[in-house]
Amino acid sequence: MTVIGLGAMGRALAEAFLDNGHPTTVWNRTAARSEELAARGATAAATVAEAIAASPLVVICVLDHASVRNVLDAALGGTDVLDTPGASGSGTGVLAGRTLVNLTNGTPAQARETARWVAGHGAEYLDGGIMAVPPMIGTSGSLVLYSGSQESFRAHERTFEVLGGAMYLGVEPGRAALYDIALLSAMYGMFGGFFHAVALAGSEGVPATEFTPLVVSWLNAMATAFPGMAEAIDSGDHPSTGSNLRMQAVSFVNLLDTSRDQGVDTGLLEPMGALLDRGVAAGLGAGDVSAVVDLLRAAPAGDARTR
Ligand code: FVH
Repeated sequence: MTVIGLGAMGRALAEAFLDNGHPTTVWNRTAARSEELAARGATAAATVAEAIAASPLVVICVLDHASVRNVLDAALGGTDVLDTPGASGSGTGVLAGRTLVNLTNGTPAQARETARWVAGHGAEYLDGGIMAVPPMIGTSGSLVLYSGSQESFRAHERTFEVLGGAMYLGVEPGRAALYDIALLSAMYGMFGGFFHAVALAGSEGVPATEFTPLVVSWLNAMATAFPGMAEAIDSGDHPSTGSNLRMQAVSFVNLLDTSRDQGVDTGLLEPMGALLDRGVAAGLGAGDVSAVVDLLRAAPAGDARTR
């Protein structure tokens, strides 16, 4: 197989394939990054076209969508857009008959665009979302989401499993990116809550290390409410389970007031407070807080509150 892109994540992917006995060809824009892997048994390709030609299964994991297009255009168009002199190939047709697996973070629309482009070059396409950080690759804690060509996923499923769990989400190429971005949204919401909490506790000298175990157990306890909320969200029926939205909107004001009193920036919390208030104003106050999801869905595209 071939791995294109040897940043922190691409290196971890290539190492996992090598460690599991898969002959692996690697390529990176900055060629020096291939050397360490070559010393571990990888074949370092001189050009990206050569790297693609080396294997039926090609994994690309670079910074972003623009980098993917930069690399593929260079490989297939023979253009000179790569920064490394001589790195571009004249490989028109080199992708044909291969499977390209794009594990670069991107939007669903970008995944669909790349899928169309790859199909136009006669190749199969899988888009993926890596739900792991580099040291987790190859461990049981790692999960990679895939969508796109079902045939390719089934053909290479065992190979993908060397990276960790492999979950196939269907033929719609943007689906893995949608799940990836949605899960990252949950993660950043959690990070924001954690950062605000330790800033607040720290405003009276409580060390983050002392306070953090309480945050971890509190968030774990609260996460047990998610499946019940999910049922309410899917059904559209949000009966209160004892902590109705109106009560939460009132007590949320204390979060903002305490933050101001303690000299902690309220920027992370204000949008949540505003959303709770909108929920009450929309007549949802007697029900569960999960009802505010309907307000998020109703936000017009490009609404500043959703950006
Ligand atoms: N690392 C992580 O924790 C996360 C975990 C979840 C998945 N993400 C996504 O994985 C993609 C790669 O991330 P990374 O951590 O490997 O990123 P870097 O270490 O910064 O390496 C970037 C690689 O991209 C190459 N590159 C950048 N720009 C271009 C370009 N215009 N043309 C060709 N290649 C480009 C860069 O090459 P070089 O700088 O070494 O020459 C690296 O190989 C990413 O989508 C994460 O969101 C990681």
